[in-house]
Amino acid sequence: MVYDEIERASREELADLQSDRLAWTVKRAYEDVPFYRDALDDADVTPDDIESVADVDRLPFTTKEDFRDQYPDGLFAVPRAEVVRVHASSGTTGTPKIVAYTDADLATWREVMARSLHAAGVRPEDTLQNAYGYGLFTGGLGFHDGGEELGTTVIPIGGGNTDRQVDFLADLGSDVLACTPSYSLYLAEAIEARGVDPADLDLSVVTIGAEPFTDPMRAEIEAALDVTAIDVYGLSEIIGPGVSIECADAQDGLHLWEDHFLPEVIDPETGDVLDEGEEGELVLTTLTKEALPVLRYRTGDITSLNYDECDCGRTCVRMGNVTGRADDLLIVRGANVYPSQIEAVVLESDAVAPHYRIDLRREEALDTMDLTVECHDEFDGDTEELRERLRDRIESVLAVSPDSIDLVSPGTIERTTAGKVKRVYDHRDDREN
Ligand code: DLL
Repeated sequence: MVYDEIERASREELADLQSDRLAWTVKRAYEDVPFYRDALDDADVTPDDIESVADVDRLPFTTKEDFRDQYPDGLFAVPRAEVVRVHASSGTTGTPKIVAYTDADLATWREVMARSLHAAGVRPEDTLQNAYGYGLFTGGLGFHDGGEELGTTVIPIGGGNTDRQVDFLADLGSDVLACTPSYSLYLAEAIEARGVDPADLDLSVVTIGAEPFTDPMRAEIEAALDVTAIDVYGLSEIIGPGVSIECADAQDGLHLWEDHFLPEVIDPETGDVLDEGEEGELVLTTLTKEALPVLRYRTGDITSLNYDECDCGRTCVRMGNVTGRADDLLIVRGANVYPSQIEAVVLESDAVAPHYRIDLRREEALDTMDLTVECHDEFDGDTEELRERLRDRIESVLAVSPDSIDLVSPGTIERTTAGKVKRVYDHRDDREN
């Protein structure tokens, strides 16, 4: 069952719709955003050149730097009187990216979020405990509005407030929890500490997003909360959460709402468009946004696309789980390391809890990598043997092994109770402490 018939439109029908909407978007961007007029002029493209969706690769890319350079509102395509809301995404460094919505944009967002929640198995009779942060972050209000649009009971508890979260899960019988993967683990610990058995709660689904996570991490969350964990993806620059989500039926890739967002995957080095199935950087073009049309936005997120029809009957493209971003890449003594590779290897072991941190330092021009990992509370084996096992596994997967592996007792590593988790601390260049 789909929320909106467009979810199972034929590929031809979708392409026609996308072509019309792309032409509309490019025309608006050209006429109403000086930044895009210049970029299109530089690329020698006029709106009339964009006749179909196949012409998208003629358009120039938009980057995070463009958002920052155009701070605060240089990318807005409507007068301020038509903007009814702004959000901001801070990122880790520098100037925030300000994003804007007209009334119609908010309606679109509500619709794609309602569709997303429905695909995740949420129904009007359910209660949605929304533990994403409210405010400038798009997570809180995105889930809030989508939940109301679908007709669920929304509990706008927001991030943190963990004792109250546990009370409400039990007392209000929340069926669905929306929060980051790291917070879902923290909540699971708080539930256990209160002596509550997750199996006694009504909770059956957690929609996790806003942070990368690996499959072993998802398995930890599902076991700890006795739920199905559904991956939900989105980003402020495009709309917020609601760009794509897994369906509860198949859980085989994230359905990307192509009537509103046009995806491509490119080689991050060359910018060339890659074929279906090839892994690269996700690029998104908005097709209906009024206040902030975005052409070929380089998300930095690594994924691939699959155009086969899903077992659930939806025809829109599916993207793979994003386990990291192109700029997560750590270069340690010349070797490439993605934190997600370390996460996946470490969490293979039952002796290890899903909490770890990676510290990078530079000592006399040489990089060092220290890994701190928490043991599971039931672990009572030989730590020296566990350390060696972890080291062997990491060595077999990565071209470099940690200089030290510190096994610490449960609860030692600081938990993230608000915002996005940070697991990598790069002390080289003294950029961070
Ligand atoms: O994180 C929007 C969101 C809120 C998505 C709630 C899902 C749930 P930003 O703060 O702008 O927006 O951050 C966007 O977060 O480019 C990815 O790098 C990362 N991200 C978002 N969802 C996922 C996910 C929100 N499911 C950035 N898996 C994106 C991996 C994700 N990374």
